[in-house]
Amino acid sequence: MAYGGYTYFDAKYEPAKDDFIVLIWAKGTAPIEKIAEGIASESSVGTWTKLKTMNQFVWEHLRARVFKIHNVGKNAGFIWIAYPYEHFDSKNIMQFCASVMGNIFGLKELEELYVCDIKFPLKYQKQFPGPKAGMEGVRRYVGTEKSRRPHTGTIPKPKVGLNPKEFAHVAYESWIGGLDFVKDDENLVDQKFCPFKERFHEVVNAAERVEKETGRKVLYSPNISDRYDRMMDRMDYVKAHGWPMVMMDVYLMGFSVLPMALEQAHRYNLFTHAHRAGYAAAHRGNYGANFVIYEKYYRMLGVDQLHIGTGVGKMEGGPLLIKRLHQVADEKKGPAKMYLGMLDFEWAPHIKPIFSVSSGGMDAGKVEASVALHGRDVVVQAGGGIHGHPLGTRGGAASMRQAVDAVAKGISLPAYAKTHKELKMALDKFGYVSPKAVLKELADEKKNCKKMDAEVLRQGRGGMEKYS
Ligand code: CAP
Ligand code: MG
Repeated sequence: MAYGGYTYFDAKYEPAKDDFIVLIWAKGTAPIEKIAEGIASESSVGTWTKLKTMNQFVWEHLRARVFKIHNVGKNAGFIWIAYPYEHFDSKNIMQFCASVMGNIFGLKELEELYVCDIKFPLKYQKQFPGPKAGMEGVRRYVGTEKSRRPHTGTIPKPKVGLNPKEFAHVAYESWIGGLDFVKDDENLVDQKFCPFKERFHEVVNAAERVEKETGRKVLYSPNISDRYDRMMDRMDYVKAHGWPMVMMDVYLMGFSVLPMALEQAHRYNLFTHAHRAGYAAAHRGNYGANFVIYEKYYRMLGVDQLHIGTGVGKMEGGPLLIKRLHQVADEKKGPAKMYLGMLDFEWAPHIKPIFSVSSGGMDAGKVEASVALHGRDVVVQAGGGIHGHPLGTRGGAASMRQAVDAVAKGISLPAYAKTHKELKMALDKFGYVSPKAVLKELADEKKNCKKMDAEVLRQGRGGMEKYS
């Protein structure tokens, strides 16, 4: 079946080692074979009609090749497409996205289009720096490289509105209560009631006081997200005052600003905390792109900490999906998982692991379940779950830290709460989420993954719903 006069389907094609592989779910008003042709054409060298200007070089070396289609009914299915390395201006992420995740979303035959995953060849990964500090760098700073306990963090709440002194007081109370990390909220940058520089100084002073009083190293990530020039000014400012960390809303910044901002952070030896606000507009539903694709870019470009969901909190993301995002964040390779719409992955050896952040509706009572899912290499972070604690911020922070200490010692939260008042109060108020359900889901996945693959291949993208 052709589209625009050419046929891109080639069942015999075996992807080359430097090819990019893209897995897509599509559904529309034409047979899936035709839809696949349209997608391959529009995302590579073709258009709606045959071209007098087409030549052998373009066709042989630059076209996309659909090498597999799996029908789910007549007009829907999964499509695997390979793109040759030479197709791309490989230093330019926007050019890549304009091909692979660009015009195709507008093709009128399409009712659903979801870019499930992209496999980036090692050759492509080699040009990216990866994290400078990564998870291990942050651990070394805080002093947990041996204990390997989860880190704990918070976001002062209300999200916006506290003035610099109030904000810094909340930060102080959080650290004194036992947390490692305080961050600005995604929508707090430089509002009139809490100017960036004033807040920064107040919080850094509070951090220094905490370090003197406790002997512990604590972190704060001021949110510098803005127009590029203002971000750079803020980064200069943070660096000039000897502070080691910044935060960015990486998804909203986009791929034009992000690589430069991260390069500067690397030059300045600043840790970067990456918030992903906005990603879910693309990631959820049947029209868009899975967050795993962005996550891969963020790790290649070199953030140190990245929000990837909790699996048990207020935001989307079932345990199996979050587990996979965690693997992509800090493991070297992993197998394809059709039930999550994910291809196998392999990281170039120089790309360091990043610290996964489990956040969104967290509280002490969910720590055991979330750590059962993530493992101990995780930053468990809570806003409401700390500042909504009956004893306020200090008690809330203590409850989180006690929960983390309990899981690090392998003691269940209800048992630990018997001798830890703040944890007990958190469990009484927020409840206790046992890790049993998560552990069962992980064990079932191991046993049933072939069956789960088959089920999704039968049902299509809808079959993935229960994991997402
Ligand atoms: C959490 C949070 C984070 C979310 C983002 C919020 O606050 O500060 O931004 O974790 O979601 O504003 O919701 P709570 P994700 O602890 O009070 O829920 O981590 O999934 O990207
Ligand atoms: Mg937030």
